[in-house]
Amino acid sequence: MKHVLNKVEKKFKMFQILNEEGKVVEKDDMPDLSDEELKELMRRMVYTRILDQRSIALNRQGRLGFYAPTAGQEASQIASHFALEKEDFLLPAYRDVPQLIWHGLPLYQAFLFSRGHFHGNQMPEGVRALSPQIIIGAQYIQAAGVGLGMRLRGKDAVAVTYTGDGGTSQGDFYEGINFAGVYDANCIFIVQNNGFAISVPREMQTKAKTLAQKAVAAGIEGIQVDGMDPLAVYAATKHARERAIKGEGPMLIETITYRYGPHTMAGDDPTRYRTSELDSEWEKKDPIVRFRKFLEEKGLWTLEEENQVIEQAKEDIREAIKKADQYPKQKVTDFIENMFEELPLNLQEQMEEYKAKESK
Ligand SMILES: Cc1ncc(C[n+]2csc(CCOP(=O)(O)OP(=O)(O)O)c2C)c(N)n1
Ligand SMILES: [Mg+2]
Repeated sequence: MKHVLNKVEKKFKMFQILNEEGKVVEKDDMPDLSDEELKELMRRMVYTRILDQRSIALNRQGRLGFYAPTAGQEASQIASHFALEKEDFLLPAYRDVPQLIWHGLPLYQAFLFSRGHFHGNQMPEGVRALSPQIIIGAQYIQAAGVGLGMRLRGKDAVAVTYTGDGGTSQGDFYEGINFAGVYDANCIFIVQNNGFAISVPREMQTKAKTLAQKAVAAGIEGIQVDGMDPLAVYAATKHARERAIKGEGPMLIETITYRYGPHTMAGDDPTRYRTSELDSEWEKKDPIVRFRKFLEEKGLWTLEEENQVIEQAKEDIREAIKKADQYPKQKVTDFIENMFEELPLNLQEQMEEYKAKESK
C-alpha cells in the first residue's frame, strides 16, 4: 500500500522571487513589469501603509467606525490586485478595502463604509466589485457564481476573491472552490494566511500543512506564495488570471503574510496571543522594506519620491474624510429604498411614516 500513499503537502513549496534582502532569487519567474510599473506598485504599497496608519488614528478619534488593519499585508493585497484589470470583478473581505480603492472605490466612500453608511456600499458606475464581506467565506460562493457567468459569456475577465486562513475552515470556502473547479469558472481564490483568525493560530485551524493544498480536493491548481514578496504575489496572480481566461480553470493562491496590528479596532489586543518576538520576526520580512531595497538597487527609488507619496496620501485622506463628514446622513427611508426593489405592504406604510418624520 505504501507506494500509493501520498503526502500532498510535500508538493507545496513556498514560491518566492524577492528575498528579505530585496534580492531576486528566482530570475526565471521575474514578472515582465516596466520600471514605471514597478514604481507604481511601490507607490501603491506605501500609500496603503499610510492609509492604514491614518485609518487607525481616525478610528481612535471616533471619526471612523469598523476598521480592520492592513499593515504587513500590502504585498498580498496590492501586488495581487496589481495583476488585475478594470474589467475583473472583485469580491473582497473586510480587510480588503485597499484593493477596492485601487479598483476605483473613492476614498470617501471607503470611509462611509467604515461608518456603516449605505453609500459606502454603492460601487460607482464601472467599478466591478461587491462591498467587503463580513461573513467569513460567503464571498467565495459568490465569486464562483460571478466566475461561472464570465465563463458562460466568454468574457476575458476573472472574478477575484479574498479570504483569510480562518476562512478556509468555513464550508463556503470548500463549496466555492469545488463548484468553480467543476465548471472551470474564471476565478482566482486568494487566501491571505496571516497566521491568525482573530486570536486562533493557524496550527489550531487545520491539520493541513499548507492551505494551498486544499486546492487538490477541488481538482484546481494551488500555489503557496511568499505573501511578503510583491513580485511573487504579482507573478502568481498574473499566471492565475491568464490561465483562467483561457478556460483552464480557477486557481487557489495562499499568501504567507502577517498583520502587524490588531484583528480589528473593536477591542482586539494581539499582545494576548502573540509575542513581540514573533512581531519583530515578521517585521524583518516587511514587503515595503524589501521592495524599497530592490528598487533602490536598480536606481528607481528615492526617499524624496517616497515622501511625495506619503504627503499625497495624507492630503487625499484629509480631503476624503472631510467629504465623508459633509455627506448627507443616512435616513431610515434611504435604508428601506436601498434594500428593496418593490416594497412589501408593511414597509410601504412605514415608509410613509418615516418620510413624514424626516421632512420635519
Ligand atoms: C461566518 C462567520 N463566522 C464567524 C465570524 C466572526 N469572525 C470575524 S473575523 C473572524 C476570523 C477570520 O480570520 P481569517 O479568516 O484568518 O481572516 P483575517 O481576519 O485574519 O484576515 C471570525 C471568526 C464571521 N464574521 N463570520
Ligand atoms: Mg487570518
